[in-house]
Amino acid sequence: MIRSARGVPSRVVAPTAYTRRTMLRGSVATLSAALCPLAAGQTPLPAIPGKPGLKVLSERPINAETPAHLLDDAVTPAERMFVRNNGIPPDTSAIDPLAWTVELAGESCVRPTKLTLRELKDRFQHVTLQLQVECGGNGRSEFHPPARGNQWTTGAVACPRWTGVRLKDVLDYCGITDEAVYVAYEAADTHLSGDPTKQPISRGVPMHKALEAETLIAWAMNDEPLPPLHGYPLRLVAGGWPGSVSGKWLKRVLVRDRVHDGPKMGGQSYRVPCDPVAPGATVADEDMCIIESMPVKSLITHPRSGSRHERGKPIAVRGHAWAGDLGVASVFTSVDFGATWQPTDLEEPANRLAWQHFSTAIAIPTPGYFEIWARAVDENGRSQPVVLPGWNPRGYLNNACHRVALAVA
Ligand SMILES: Nc1nc2c(c(=O)[nH]1)N[C@H]1C(S)=C(S)[C@@H](COP(=O)(O)O)O[C@H]1N2
Ligand SMILES: [Mo]
Repeated sequence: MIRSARGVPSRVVAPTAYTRRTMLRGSVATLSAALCPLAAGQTPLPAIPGKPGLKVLSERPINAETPAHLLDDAVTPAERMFVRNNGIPPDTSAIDPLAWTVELAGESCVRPTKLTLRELKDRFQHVTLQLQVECGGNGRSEFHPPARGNQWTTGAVACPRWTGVRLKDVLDYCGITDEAVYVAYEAADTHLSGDPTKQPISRGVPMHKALEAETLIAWAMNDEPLPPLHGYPLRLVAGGWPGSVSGKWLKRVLVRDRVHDGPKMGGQSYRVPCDPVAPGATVADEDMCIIESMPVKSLITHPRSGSRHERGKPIAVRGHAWAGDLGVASVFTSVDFGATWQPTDLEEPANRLAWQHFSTAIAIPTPGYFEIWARAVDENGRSQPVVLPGWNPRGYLNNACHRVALAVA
């Protein structure tokens, strides 16, 4: 588990007071704009073809997040999955997917070899699982002082159904020595600098995560070949850990005899202070620890923030909750800024490491501005915090409660 900073009280974000004031001035549009990090008047970047409604955060590399109300599906469709790239995606438009090769190598692989996608499909048992992928930086935009990087709000999370083979079965085939510590990926995307000797990212997981029954080498998402932006024709999926371990455009699987040392494994990338630090602190690389299982979190996907409702009339509230390697035990909602909390109906996950759906109905008897907050608790009794959790230099692991704003008339 990570040793992330949880004990340090950090500043509460301002939108509550701000949106209340905005409400007095008027429209639902300004209300929703008030909860949106894009300042009014800012021109949005052009949309990604096939991804209507996603908000593009950067074009080079291409990164885009999904507004909460577009994540309402139980199983995330491809067109609503966020896009996160550290480099330039490879051009796979002309490849023969079945001839795509993945190399098994590394100090602790007994029989280094290459397998084609056809061989992967022929030799190993096929597995289909719904697995949750969340970027480690999801929620970064709320940190103060701000952290550089993509300013994700809540939309760098998805839970599609993946089909492939177990990484474990493939590792058994290559054979792993007693010295094996980590399993890493190398991929076909290229570095932003254009330098062909540099990789944009090459990360990995410790053996116990690599050998889990749910860690997959996948070629399909929701029964279709992986979309180009999501790793076509082959990727890793390790649910519940930062998305950065789920390598897209998979070319090599390395069984390492040490903690993997590829690009974005060290320094400040995907790492948080081992001991809590004060907001704004400078932290030496050697005091940073690798993020592993992600913390408990939830997202309200209905109603949409900024929507208008009739007083006294029941409003259907629903969303998803997830908790890294753990299950979610309960989800509560509050309509009084956390003064009181009501339990919701929480479903079992489709399988381990899938997100879980919650639903409830609320009726607000009086007119005015309201917020719905959701708070999930994991199976170990650990809750989402209401305010920002421990500040860290790169703005990872913000699992504060999600809030949507409502106008009741
Ligand atoms: N080859 C490669 N794999 C990668 C990345 C990348 O830049 N290159 N980004 C990682 C990160 S940081 C995340 S959050 C997920 C995002 O997956 P998605 O773009 O399919 O949503 O892919 C991961 N796998
Ligand atoms: Mo990520």
